[in-house]
Amino acid sequence: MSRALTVAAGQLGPIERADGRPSVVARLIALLERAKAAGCALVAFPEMALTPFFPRRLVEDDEELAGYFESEMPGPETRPLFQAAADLQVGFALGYCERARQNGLERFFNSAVLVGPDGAVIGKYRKVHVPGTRDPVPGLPVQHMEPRYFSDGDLGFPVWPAFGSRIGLAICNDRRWPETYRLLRLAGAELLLIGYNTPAHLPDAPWQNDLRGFHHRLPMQAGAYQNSLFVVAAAKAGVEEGVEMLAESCVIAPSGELLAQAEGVGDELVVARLDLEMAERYRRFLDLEGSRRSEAYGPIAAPTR
Ligand code: ING
Repeated sequence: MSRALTVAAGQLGPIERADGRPSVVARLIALLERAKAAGCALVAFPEMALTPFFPRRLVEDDEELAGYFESEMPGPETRPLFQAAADLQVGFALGYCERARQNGLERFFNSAVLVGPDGAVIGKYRKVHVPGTRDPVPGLPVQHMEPRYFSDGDLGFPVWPAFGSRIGLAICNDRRWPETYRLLRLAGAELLLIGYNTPAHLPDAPWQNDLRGFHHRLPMQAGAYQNSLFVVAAAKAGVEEGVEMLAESCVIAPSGELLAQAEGVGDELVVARLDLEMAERYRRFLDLEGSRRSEAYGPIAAPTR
């Protein structure tokens, strides 16, 4: 038996501060149209796909900061993207900065929505692993201050039945940690869509510069194999606000193999035809729900230092 699903990573080139929502939304719609022509049912867009990755700097102007956040999804400026999805019958996942109201308090999350081929929101995920520091690290030319701007996600790792599969979302740094894949798989996921903004170089760890692409793929290929998942990973790429970003969007099979990879560093569709039954075959072969949760582990020890 085979269950075919053609998907794509919708890689984006840089988004500059002066680019308004309408120009970004037009780029996203152009990718959806190309996805339709390529026979895709679903496109994964990057983390923070509507704005520059501003947490690399201090945003001291409240109005500028407010301009990066969405208080509804879709909102007036993003609605054309949702309409295009419905017209084309192509779904998508979209990363964005969420402004939420909880018990009368404003909260801010690094979020993503999954949208069906009818243009309706299926579900929302809020980034769990929010990396970096609250305050600038002295001497660092490029900062990473996500905790300054975002709370940790409070929705866990939800999984939705959609597109003839079971789909989960993760955002950038989430892809480096085994719990992401494990929790999603135990909740039934077989397809994981990940958006990211990853600097191509680390100013504080230049000894890792040659390994950036490897350290991007290694946990995703391992996570895919160990949990029998397909992974679609979509970059914000190119030089954004003077910072070079890792491109290398890709699609990975439950075998751990790379099925497709981006060639450039701009807006690009990375298409792969998945046989979802492969996730089922590997799941059964690896006996994921059985031998991988052994009582023979014994009690989990307290950390030794
Ligand atoms: N980006 C980074 C990533 O994991 C990060 C996080 C922080 C990388 C600090 C390097 C240094 O690729 C996001 N957006 O999570």
